[in-house]
Amino acid sequence: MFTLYMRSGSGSAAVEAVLAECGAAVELVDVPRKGQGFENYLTINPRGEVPSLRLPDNSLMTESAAMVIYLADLYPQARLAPTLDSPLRAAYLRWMLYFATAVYMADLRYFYPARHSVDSSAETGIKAKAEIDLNRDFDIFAKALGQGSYILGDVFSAADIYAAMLISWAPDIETVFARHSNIKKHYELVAARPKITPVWKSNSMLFS
Ligand SMILES: N[C@@H](CCC(=O)N[C@@H](CS)C(=O)NCC(=O)O)C(=O)O
Repeated sequence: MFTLYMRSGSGSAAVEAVLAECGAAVELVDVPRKGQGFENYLTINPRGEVPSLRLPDNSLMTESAAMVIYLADLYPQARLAPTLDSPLRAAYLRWMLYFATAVYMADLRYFYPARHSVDSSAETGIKAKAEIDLNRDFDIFAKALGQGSYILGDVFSAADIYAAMLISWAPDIETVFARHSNIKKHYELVAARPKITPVWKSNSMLFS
């Protein structure tokens, strides 16, 4: 049994979706934003961030992308990751890390600008630059996606789940969809997967 320390609409959504696709047994523990429950959570993840994942052997993981990569490899029957010797493996890892480092971090700068400077007068600029970065990063993703259904062309993978989560946090998702019809199609394909629809719903990630 896994335990996922989570919060609806946060970075735990992709991990929850991957666990669902893998058919893994999981207990979801909602992490409060403040109070004693949050103070207690700091003993699990000293950064106070969600998600954290407790593994069946009782060890603990942080970092959502690491969890997604680990789980996809642990459940090969779910076919969420190209094997180590697959020619698609490099691109799969590239896009996982692209979304985890470039896009996720720009989202955090956009939504929490105050945490990115000791100078409160810098907040407006940090937020504005984060939005520029996000738009550039979505453009790069759209170009790579091209006419393909998924990041790896015809092959669905956990990177598509992770990417869709990051797309769902776009400051203005309707504009992203209007600019990039292929990102909209990609988002809809991921959201329509029977194991993912309920997870996206409980994370308020279903649009239209
Ligand atoms: N690199 C971490 C980032 C996790 C993260 O920043 N999570 C956000 C929610 S999406 C969070 O917990 N922020 C602190 C807060 O909301 O107070 C990961 O990928 O797991």
